[in-house]
Amino acid sequence: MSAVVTVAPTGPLATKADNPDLPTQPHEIADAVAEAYRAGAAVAHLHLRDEHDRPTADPDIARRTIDLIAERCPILVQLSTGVGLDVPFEERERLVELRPRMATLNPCSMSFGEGEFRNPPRDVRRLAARMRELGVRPELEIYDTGHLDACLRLRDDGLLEEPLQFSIVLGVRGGMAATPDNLLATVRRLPAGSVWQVIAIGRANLQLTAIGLALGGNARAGLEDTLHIARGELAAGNLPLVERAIALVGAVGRTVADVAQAEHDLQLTR
Ligand code: KMH
Ligand code: ZN
Repeated sequence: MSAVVTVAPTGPLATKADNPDLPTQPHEIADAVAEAYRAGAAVAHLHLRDEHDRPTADPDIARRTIDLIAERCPILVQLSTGVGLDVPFEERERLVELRPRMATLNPCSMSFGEGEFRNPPRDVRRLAARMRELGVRPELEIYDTGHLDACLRLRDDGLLEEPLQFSIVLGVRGGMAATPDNLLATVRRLPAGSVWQVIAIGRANLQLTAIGLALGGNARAGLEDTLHIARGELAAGNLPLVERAIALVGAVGRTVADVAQAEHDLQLTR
C-alpha cells in the first residue's frame, strides 16, 4: 500500500532565529518544496510569511509562491488556513478563493502553545461551506478528541463530503499529548474509509510518524513540525526530514505515492 508524504516546510510560529534553514520567502519555500518533491513528497502544505517573515494570508504572496512552485515541480498544493495565531479568520479564509487542490480546516478554537488559535463555530461552518462550493478538499485538523466530533457534526450537516481526510495532530501544547495511546485512540474513532496522516510535533516526531505509517496512515515531514533531526541537533533544512520520512515508508514495507498515486489515494476529484 502506498503512503503519501506531505512536506510542511514552514509553520506559523518558528523563525529563522530558531532554525536558520527555515524557508520564509516565496522563492525559499518554492526551492524547499521542489527539493522535497524530488525526494518523493507528493503534497506541499504551505504557510506564507510577509517580507518581515510574519505569518500572512496575503493572497498575492500565496499566488506568487504557488506559481514559483508550479514552475519547479507538479507537487499538489495544500494551503494552510491556520496561517498564524494573530491573523484574523476573515483573512485566513480568503486563501481558499485561490482554489488550491486542498486546504486545511481547523474545526475548533484552542490554546496553542502560549497563544490562542481562534476558530469560532460560525466561521468554521462558513469556511467549510465555501470550500465545498469551490471544490477545495479540506484536510481536517484533529488536535483533541472533541475536534473529531465537531467534524462529524459538520459532515452530518452536509458541510463535509466523505471520504473525510484527517490530520491527527499530536504534541501541540493545548491539544493531545504526543503519545501512541492518543494516536491509536483517535485512529480507532475515524469513520471507515477515512484518509489520515499523523502530524507529530516536536520530539516525538520520528516515533509517531513511524507508528502512523505502520498503522496505514500517511506521513508529514518538515520544519513546521520539528526543527530538529535528532535531540539537540537542528535539521539542516526540510530535505533531511523528508528523506527520513521516505525511509520510514520503505522500512514499514510500503511504497511512496507519486503525485498521480496521491491524487488517487487522497481521492481528489479536481
Ligand atoms: N501547525 C500544525 C500543528 C494548519 O496549518 O492549518 C497543524 C497545521 C494546521 O498544520
Ligand atoms: Zn500548518
